[in-house]
Amino acid sequence: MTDFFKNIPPVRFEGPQTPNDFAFRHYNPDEIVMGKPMKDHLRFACAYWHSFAWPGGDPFGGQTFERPWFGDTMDLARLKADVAFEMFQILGVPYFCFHDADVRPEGETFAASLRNLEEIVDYIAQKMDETSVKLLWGTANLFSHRRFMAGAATNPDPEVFAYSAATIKSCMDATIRLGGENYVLWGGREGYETLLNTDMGRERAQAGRMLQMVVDYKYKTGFKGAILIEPKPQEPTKHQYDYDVATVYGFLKDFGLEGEVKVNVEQGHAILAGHSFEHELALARELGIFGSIDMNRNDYQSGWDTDQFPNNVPEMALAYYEVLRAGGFTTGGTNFDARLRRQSLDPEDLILAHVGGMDACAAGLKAAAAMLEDGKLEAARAARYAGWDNETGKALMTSDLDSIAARVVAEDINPAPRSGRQERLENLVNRYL
Ligand code: XLS
Ligand code: NI
Ligand code: NI
Repeated sequence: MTDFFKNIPPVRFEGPQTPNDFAFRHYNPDEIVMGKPMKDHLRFACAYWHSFAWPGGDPFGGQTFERPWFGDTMDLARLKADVAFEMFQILGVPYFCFHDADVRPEGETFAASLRNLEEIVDYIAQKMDETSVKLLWGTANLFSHRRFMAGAATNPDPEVFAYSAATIKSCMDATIRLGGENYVLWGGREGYETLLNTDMGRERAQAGRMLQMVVDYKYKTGFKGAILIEPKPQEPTKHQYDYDVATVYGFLKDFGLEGEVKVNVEQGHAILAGHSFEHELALARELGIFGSIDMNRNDYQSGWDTDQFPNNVPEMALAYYEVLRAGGFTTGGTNFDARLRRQSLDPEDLILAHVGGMDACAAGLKAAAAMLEDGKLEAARAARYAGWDNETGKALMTSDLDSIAARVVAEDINPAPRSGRQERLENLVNRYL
């Protein structure tokens, strides 16, 4: 045991009335919701990078956090892992997620970095055995080091493409070694700062080739997890190629990978793309590429990826409603890709941030389940489209313009507009919250 979280006992469910800040009010892991325990619906994961690797900087100032594990040695990397697993256990989260750069110091050469990664992965494997905490997904950090400043797969320099391919292989190997349930590719710096120096066609082809190699390696290694792309419209680059779910789907179709790769949808990224989170989730479901979620919000005024812990239950209810309509998570889960505000210096801030996020998700899930079980929303939706289920409606989908036009004239069709009943449905939804 380290003494970082000293005096903070494991957080337990105590119900909505408890005065204890270090307790769950809604997240009751074993409570059955729609036939299965809440913990199996939500599949919470902590993000190693924000909680343990991020120093608290912003564009105007540097490090605010002082953590005993900050530094570039393997001893400190092990201390970081010790503290991380202590937090996972205090919270009772079943999963975590990581990038290579979060867990190991960078070496002088690629081979040295790889040795560091392999060594720490062995150490993490032991911790996973001791605690039963599992890996939701692994990924590669192909954006922090200056070598990636012009992108990874989409870099104009083929040597960076090669370095990135080798890095991805090492991170897929680490994910497989740790029994990860998914492998994530967030675009990092795959995009451009200015079109003036960018060959978009080439960069797109390079990204497609890299993704094909990732899928090939999945089959070569027998990795059973899902490969997920995480869409984001901008930041760090002015324009990110994996803009949103629809753009990613077009890209996957183009390279014939729509049956191989799904999406990890992040709440804040959806908002940056000008969508709602539920829009992105619903579209992913309809396209058959829904995989997992990053449940972190942005500040609605500041307009950038502030990665805050979720706290808006009504929004989360609508999000989990779409997750439940998708049949729930299979390999995916709810990852808190969220960081503290840079003034939240104390160890207890880390715990309380997650407690609040987990509780808000649980409350959202319960509301979503009630909406779905009650069936009123789905009944209203079905009634709105009912005309498409009768014979004339169905026939339209296999008809042609000539015959449809002839019928409209012959039967003197003159459709009467009907209310969309939006306010009525909004009132209905509020009753579950
Ligand atoms: C950045 C992304 C990143 C991915 C993992 O905005 O959300 O944190 O989730 O690389
Ligand atoms: Ni993000
Ligand atoms: Ni993310």
